[in-house]
Amino acid sequence: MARGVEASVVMMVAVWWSVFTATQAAQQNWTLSGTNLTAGGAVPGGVYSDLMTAQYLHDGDFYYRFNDLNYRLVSMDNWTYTTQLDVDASLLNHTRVALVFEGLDTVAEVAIGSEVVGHSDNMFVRYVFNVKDQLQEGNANTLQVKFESPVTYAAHMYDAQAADYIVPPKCVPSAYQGECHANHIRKMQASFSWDWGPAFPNAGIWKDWRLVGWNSLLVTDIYFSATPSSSLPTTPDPSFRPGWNITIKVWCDAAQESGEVGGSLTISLGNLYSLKQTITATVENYEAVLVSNFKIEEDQVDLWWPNGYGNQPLYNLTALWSNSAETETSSKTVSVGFRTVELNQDYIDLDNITKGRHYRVIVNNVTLFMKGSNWIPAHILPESVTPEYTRALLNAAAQTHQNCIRVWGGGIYETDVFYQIADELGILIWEDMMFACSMYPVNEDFLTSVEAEVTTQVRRLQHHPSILLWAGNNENEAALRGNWYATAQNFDQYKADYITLYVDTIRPIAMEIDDTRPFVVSSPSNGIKSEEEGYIAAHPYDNLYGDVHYYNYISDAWQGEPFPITRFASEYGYQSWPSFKSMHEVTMEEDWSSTSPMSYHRQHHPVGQEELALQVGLHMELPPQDGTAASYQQYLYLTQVHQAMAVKAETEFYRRWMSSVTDEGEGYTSGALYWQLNDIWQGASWASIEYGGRWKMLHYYAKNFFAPVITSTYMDTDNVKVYVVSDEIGDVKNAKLTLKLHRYDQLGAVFSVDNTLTVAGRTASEAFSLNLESDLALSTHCQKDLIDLVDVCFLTSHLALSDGSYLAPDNFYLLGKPKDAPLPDATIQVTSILGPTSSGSSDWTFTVTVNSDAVALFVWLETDVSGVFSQNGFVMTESQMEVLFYADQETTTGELQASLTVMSLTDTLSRVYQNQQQEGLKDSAIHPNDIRNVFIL
Ligand code: BMA
Repeated sequence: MARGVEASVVMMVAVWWSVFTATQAAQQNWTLSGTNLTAGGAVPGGVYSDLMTAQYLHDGDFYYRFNDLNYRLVSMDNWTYTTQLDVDASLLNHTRVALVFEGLDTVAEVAIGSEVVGHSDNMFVRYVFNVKDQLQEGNANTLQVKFESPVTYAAHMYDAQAADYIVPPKCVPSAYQGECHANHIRKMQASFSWDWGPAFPNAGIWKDWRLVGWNSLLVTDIYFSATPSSSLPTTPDPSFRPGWNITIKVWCDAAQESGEVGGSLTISLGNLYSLKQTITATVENYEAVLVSNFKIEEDQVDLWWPNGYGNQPLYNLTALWSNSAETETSSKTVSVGFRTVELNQDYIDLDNITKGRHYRVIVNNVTLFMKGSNWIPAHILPESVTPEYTRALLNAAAQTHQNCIRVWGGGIYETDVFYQIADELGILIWEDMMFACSMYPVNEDFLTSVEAEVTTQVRRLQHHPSILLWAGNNENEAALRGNWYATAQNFDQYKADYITLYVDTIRPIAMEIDDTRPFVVSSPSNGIKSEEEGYIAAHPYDNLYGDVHYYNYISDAWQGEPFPITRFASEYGYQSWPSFKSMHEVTMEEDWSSTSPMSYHRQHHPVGQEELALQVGLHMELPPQDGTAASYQQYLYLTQVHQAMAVKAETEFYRRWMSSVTDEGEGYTSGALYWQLNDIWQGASWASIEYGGRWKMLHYYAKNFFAPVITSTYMDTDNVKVYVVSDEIGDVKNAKLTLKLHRYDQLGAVFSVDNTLTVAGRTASEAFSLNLESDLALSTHCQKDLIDLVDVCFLTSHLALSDGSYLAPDNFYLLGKPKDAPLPDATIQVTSILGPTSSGSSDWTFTVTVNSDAVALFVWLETDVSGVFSQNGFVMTESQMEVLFYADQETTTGELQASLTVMSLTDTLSRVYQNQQQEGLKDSAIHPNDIRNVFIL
């Protein structure tokens, strides 16, 4: 250890910029020109944003109504970004002078003056173009980046490929309102449209760029591997702090094409380690990799844990290169964490291997249930996503106990800041490679481009402790086996192509660069079993192996448990619409109906509106869409209720299967990642958070169903089963579980049973099995007219510690369907708002008291003030509830009260709704959701 070196390291970092001459994006003026118009260009940025800024695209909000269609011509044009480079003589004196583009979207020719210096064809590749010979001293250097229309390029590539054989799909379904052939261009696949998002195929210099000159090496990326020197305990023990064997690799751009270059490498890791080593680097094809191995002694380092299991200590790792003469340095700092990850696929029963294999995540030698969701791009234009918005979304995931997010393969390899925030929050990232729901070409150019893409991305992201695994693609194994795109007739060709791309091209590169985490060929897949079956398994959705994506829009999701007992549910979900507040921003009055052309336009899932109506109608009464904002808002609300209830049921189902297994081997479910966390725009989707950050009812429900300990009730014919599921490491003794029976027509409970139990850590166990009649006496407690007993009553469950404090959030289970229940006409009022006070969640925390004169289902609070409630969409069984509101910024009770509304399922019942219409409560304008006013008594 050479701690003394640290001081000089700091100084050397500080002089970095004085050594190189660099032209930074922020200082540079760019012009954007298309066939017919010219505008200012923002770099990093994109054409759509520039045209918005220049007011060429001026139809209200970017996502307003049919703008996706109206603005489509932009993507059909070719666009050129132009700037003048002012070049200093000293820059040209360097051995190598290059333009470095961290990202070009997508197909472009880069020229200085009339000389072409490079080409790009992949949004995910970092390009380094030599320009020394093309630049002149002074400002007479015109740099042009000429983008070809991504839509026409993809069509040409498709045609060229089709001359041999078609690589499908030929196009997205018409309901997507999108563009065809995204699979023929290495660009965000969803930018051509998806079943939750619009088509805005962008173009532009979407990441940083710079002009740089250097003589030796330029540090680009850092690899970090830490292996504990003794095995970690299977039960976390903070006092166990092993030593670590560390390997660092520093990838560098070299000034020379090949040969050797001498200098030194200084590695410093927090205050744990710092050493300067003399190094002779071997350069090949303008690249060098510097390697350093060292040990960290015991008791120096705290483990990095996923959210919910401990802290996320991060250590700064700096690699600093200096040439031999110490006249040139280059450095990079990343933050790293100490943890191990494993995707365990052991047989679940060595005596009977037909029962299949586990698919479980082991972090720091501890098996953890993965709770989380799937991430899609936060905006169709990457330049529109701020670090603050990214943080807000990931925070919302962490606040709802999520410890794993899958970055889905149809979007982008996310920004550095995304993974940095995930590192800080302890959210493990299941990282797909960006290939989704398609077959892909495997011609030489395409593969060469993919090689560069995987190299760029795995090198860039490898050091993040949050990244759990790499997955080759989204659903392409299942698509091929399932003949989604009519590939069956030429199956062997597509299978061979599949293996060429994912197994022979992507996997070896990813694994060569990153040997620290698993690589799975597809997501979902049967894992090892898929590989044994030649990568295209006979049944890719086999419950006994790997992960499963499961969607079912026909069955009753609230009851009846139509879900697969999978090892790992990496996608499942149900649609809903965003709130009226969100829809209002991009619609006009004539759009406010579930059957309006606008609603169909924004429902990209084929037959989605009908499926949604069916699903909502299974349990609730669909309001007639009579053109009023009130009935439209009720429809939006009901879709959110349906989604929240369905995903709650499905997630609880997966959690209940965490520690048991059927005789056939189904069970040991070890992950539940619902589809999808965030939205790309305001439209029908599976998201739990609306575009802009507003929580849907599902997100509030996720806070409960992902809690570390939950109770979960379901019906098994005439028996009610109550499970207690714990993700806690240890057991909790003397917990008291209470199950209460309630009637819809009276507040309070009519019957209850309780049980004192030990809640076993990392276990799901049945705590009650109660017969509806003999144990809960439904015919005694739930008689009303000729109504079915199960429609008169419902259940709530409560789990408390011996001191009375909550161990699990209160839960509820509806025995029947609300549409068949004698729901009372609850009048719900907010009776007081107190605050603000400071809480762990917000400096402006308000206590909102809600009163009801009757039982109310799915009580829903809304406000224009930015922030979240402590709970929402809840069931009221008592006359009063206190809910906290955590504002994002300074606000007052007055401001909160001014826009606070409350409604419940009662408000959507036709008898209530019609009464409101007769009483003249018909709302029309901006705020139709004042269905229940807020009274401050
Ligand atoms: C899965 C995903 C996405 C899609 C979602 C909902 O297939 O991988 O492609 O958006 O289902 O249909």
